[in-house]
Amino acid sequence: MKSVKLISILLAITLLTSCNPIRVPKSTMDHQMSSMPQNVIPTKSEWKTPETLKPNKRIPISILIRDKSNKPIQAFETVHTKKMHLIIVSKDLSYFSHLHPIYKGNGEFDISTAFPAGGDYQLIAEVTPKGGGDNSVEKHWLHIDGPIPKSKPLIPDQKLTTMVDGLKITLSFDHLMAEMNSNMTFMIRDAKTNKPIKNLQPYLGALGHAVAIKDDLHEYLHIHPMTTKGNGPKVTFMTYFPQKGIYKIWGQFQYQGRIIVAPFIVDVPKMNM
Ligand SMILES: [Cu+2]
Repeated sequence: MKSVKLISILLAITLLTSCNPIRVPKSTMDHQMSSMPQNVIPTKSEWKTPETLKPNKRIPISILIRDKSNKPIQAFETVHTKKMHLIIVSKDLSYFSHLHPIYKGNGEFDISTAFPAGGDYQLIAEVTPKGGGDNSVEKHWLHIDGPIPKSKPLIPDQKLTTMVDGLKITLSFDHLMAEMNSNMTFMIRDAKTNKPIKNLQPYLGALGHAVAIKDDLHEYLHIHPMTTKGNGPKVTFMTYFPQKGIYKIWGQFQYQGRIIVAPFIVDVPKMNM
């Protein structure tokens, strides 16, 4: 009886497929659009999770990356020290996690992670098949059973300064507008002394990482700093918001061995014609 039960559980493992949305740059005139995807190899993905998904319990997730003809992709580039970067956000963007699934071979990546509460989560996997320029982005929704906490409204920050883990982090833009390049700068100070931090550590092969997701979860940006020199206190990212609207931005830095996550909510205005 036990083995019958086990087989039925195995059969019950969900198998879902999604296609890779390819974003095409609206303008190819500007070669400075570092955050616009270029030469993206089309991919498909298959996500496997157990059938019952409960919060606060480690959930095994398997992600299979296939090519256009459904063959598992065998070789991936190592980008920022990893073959896959996986971002997990709750639907209201209040929860954020950045993980690195392990490559098992034959196109398959595995990870296990716990979700903080019931509700819907978007999982965003980034891979670069060998020979690709920019990474392919694969998105997948996962529903976690259990009571769903009231969603937190995304209200743009009045002041772009936040205190995180003993640091005071201020975000600024030279020109915040959709459909054009903008330099986004994180200024990092000690929260107590206000002294600029000059000894940030490289995190995953860069001085920092930034992720921006639009409130409807349709736009996703993963940006790396323009500066490769120095260790702070300023980290600048060239950013291109493809659409106007409210975005949540997470800056990630490493300081004294700790990963610092600084969240901000900004309202990106539309481009003046
Ligand atoms: Cu990563």
